[in-house]
Formats: sequence, C-alpha cells, structure tokens
Amino acid sequence: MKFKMILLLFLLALVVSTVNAEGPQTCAANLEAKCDGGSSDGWKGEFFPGISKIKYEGPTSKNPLSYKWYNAEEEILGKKMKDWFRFSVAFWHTFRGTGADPFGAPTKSWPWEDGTNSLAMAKRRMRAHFEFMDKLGVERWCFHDRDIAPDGKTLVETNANLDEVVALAKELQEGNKIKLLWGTAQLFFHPRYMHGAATSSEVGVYAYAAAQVKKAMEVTHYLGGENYVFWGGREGYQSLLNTDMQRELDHLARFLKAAADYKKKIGFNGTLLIEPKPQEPTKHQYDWDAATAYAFLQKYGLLGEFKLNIECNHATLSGHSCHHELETARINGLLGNIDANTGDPQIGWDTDQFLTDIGEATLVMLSVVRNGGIAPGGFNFDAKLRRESTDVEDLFIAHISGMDTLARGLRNVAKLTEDGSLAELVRKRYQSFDTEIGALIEAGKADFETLEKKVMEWGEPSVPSGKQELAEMIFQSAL
Ligand code: XUL
Ligand code: CO
Repeated sequence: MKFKMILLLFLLALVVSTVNAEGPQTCAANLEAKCDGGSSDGWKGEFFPGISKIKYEGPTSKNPLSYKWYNAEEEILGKKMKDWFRFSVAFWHTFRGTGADPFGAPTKSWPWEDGTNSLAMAKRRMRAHFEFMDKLGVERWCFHDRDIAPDGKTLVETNANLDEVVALAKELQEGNKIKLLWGTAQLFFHPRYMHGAATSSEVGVYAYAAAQVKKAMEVTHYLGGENYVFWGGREGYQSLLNTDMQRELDHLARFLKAAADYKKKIGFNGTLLIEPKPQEPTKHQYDWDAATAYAFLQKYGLLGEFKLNIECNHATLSGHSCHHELETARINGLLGNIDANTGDPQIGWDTDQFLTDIGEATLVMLSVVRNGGIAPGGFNFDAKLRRESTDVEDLFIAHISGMDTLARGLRNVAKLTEDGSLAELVRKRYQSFDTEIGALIEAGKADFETLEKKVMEWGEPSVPSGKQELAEMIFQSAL
C-alpha cells in the first residue's frame, strides 16, 4: 500500500515536471498576474492568451478570427498576396487609441495598460504590439516618435527615452522577423506646435521641429525603416488675416530640403513621403491633396526627393475619391504608400475606419496593380476601432476585416484583368488617337494650322458614346 502511494506520488511529480518542460509558462497580461520573466520592463506574459495565430480558412469559414480572402502566400497576378500589400499595423491607433473623443473619456481598458505614460509601460506596450503582429501575421509596422516613448523634461531626456524603447523594438523586430514600414515625428500634439512646426511663426519652434525630425529619421534608419513620412498636421492656417502664406510655404520647403539632405548624410535609403490632407486640425493644410503636393514639390525643386502617402479618408475630405488621389499620384510617379482606411459618407471628419467596402477596395487595387505594386511602400492601417468596440479581440477582427476587404479587391482586379473587357473599352474610347494625326498631336507636332486643315477635310466629327454604364456594369460583375 505504502509502495503504491510512493509510486503514485512519483508518477504525479513526473507528469507535473513534463508539463512544465513543454514550454514557457504563459500568463495573462494583466496587472494582477505577476509574470516577471526577468525582462527590463518586468514583463514576459502573454498579452492575447485566448488568441492563436490567425490562419487562412477560405470564404466559407465562419470563424471571425480567420482570413477568408487574404491568403498571404497565394500568387495573384504574378505576385504573392503579402507582397502586393506589405500590410502594416499603425502603433498609434492600435496601441495608443483610447476611444476618447471630444465629448467623452477613454472607453478602452486593455488589460496590459496601467494608466501611466511611463517608460516601463511603453516597453510593455511594445511587447504587446509585437505579439499582436506575430499572431496576426502582419510583417510591418509604423509609428510616431511620441507614441512609442514618453516625452522627457528636455530634448536630451526625451531622446534617451526614445532610444530605450527603440532598442527594445529592434530586439523584438529581429526575434519576430518584423520590419518597419515607416517612422515619423509627431509634430502636432505638443502645445509648442500650436502654430505649426516647419510653418510656425516662431523660429525656435522651427528649430525644435528640425531637431525632432532629425532624431526620428535616425531611429527610423536604425530600425531599418523602408520609408519616412511627413504629415503636416498643423502645417497650414486658421486665418489668412494673420498668416504670411508665402513665407510659411518657403519655410516648409526649406525644412523638407534639409530633411532630404540629412537623409543622405546618414545613409538612409528609405523613401521620404508626404501625406496630403486638406484640413483637420488646421482649417487649411498646405498639402491639401496629391495635385497640390505635386505642384509644391515641383515649384521648390523637390521632385525626385519625395513621394506621396495617400490616405483614403484624407482623399474624401479633400472632395476626391481615394481612386482619384491614387491615380494622380501614380501618373506623376509619386505613389509611395497607402494609409488604408475609409471615412463615413455622413460624417464630415477623419473617422479613420477600417476599409470594408469591396467596390472601393477594388478601385484602390486597380491603381496599385497598374503601378506594379507599391514597394518599398505598403498598406498601413491608419485606422482605429470605433469608440464602442472595447474587446481585445476587436483589434484582431478589425485588421482581419480590412485585410480581407483589400484581398477581395485584388482578386477582383485579377478577374477584370483576365476578362479584359474594361481595358478594351478604354482602349477603344481613345483609338481615334492611334492614327497618324493622333500620333502627331501626342508628339506635340500638330500645330493649329495643320488641325484646321484636317477639319476642312473631315467636316463635322462623329462623336461616339462614352459607355459609362457599360463600364460600370463590367466593374460590378467582378465584385
Ligand atoms: C492623421 C494621419 C496621421 C499620419 C501620420 O490624419 O493620418 O496619423 O498618417 O502622422
Ligand atoms: Co495617415
């Protein structure tokens, strides 16, 4: 009897030790659970314990935590889906979004947050972010300097905080094979930037912004960033009565030229991107839309140094469609990156929603496919959960839904390409220019006298139908 008891205890001890040896103990990432694994931020728990790696299960799956259309390794139109998209998680929305709005307090209470903006919290949050990307299967991310590390009392202290968090991000990038799509400087939150950064009326603020961008470019380079973004949140005006617009635009150009020079100086090969937006928070932002940014770059001799980051919600705020902005950037050789989101047709501000409209996604992908892809840019989810979405799994569902929508867009473009009738309709519409005189016009060799002579010879031209409804019918049939 005694021997049996001893044997039983021995077997029990063996089972327990085998279970422990199977892998690291997981521990929910909440503040009560003490999972100190010896990391510098005192944390090595699992942040999303109930969620495993998101897999492709195909369109018939009813599992919200699976991909139905996005199949990373599948080849479409000669490229793997993951290479068409180069998806990225935006740190500021996914890990700093609180659900607060001008009328209400934060609604999210993620279990890993302790309510502080401390350095230890910044590091723990960074670990959560990397576990999130790993489980989602997204290989890229984007950040603003101030989302990832807290401000200090001086620039020196602030830069030291940033260095500490960046060192951890570098370590986690290597461990997870995750890359930085782009970095940027947050030049709109701090009160010093109330009149703008590069367009501030205060020279000290211009200098401070330069120092901040210098550091943000350095850490982006250190993290192997593929691009660097300039979104001029407060580069604009509230009233022209107190604004010297010409001087402000000249300053902005000087600032961007200095950034392009510094990029070369430090050997950073990433693309510099300007992100147009018409207004919000300013009444008028100088980089209003793609065409305005193009004219600005041209005027100041900066073409060749910069491309554009087109954001769909910014496009609609400027009175254009996302497709229009993408095409404007594309035909001018400026399509560098997409901030993948959408607005709400009934709300007049930047709602930054995940794109779920299949028609819009198909139009976006038409431009991207025509461009041959957007590498070294990607699709950054500059999108946030609604205030009312408060479960941790909602973070996953939102990204999965956005990725599946864009994947459907790409699959639809493949259908349209294979069918060929939309391209044929457009080709036929312009075929009168595929003639001798058309070629002369396009080569800039047809003067007005030559054309007048032609009219005398031809008489009244016959003008065919534009076939818009047919084009729409063909487009719809691919959705
Ligand atoms: C704001 C916006 C920014 C930029 C990066 O509307 O889109 O988050 O993408 O500064
Ligand atoms: Co954006």
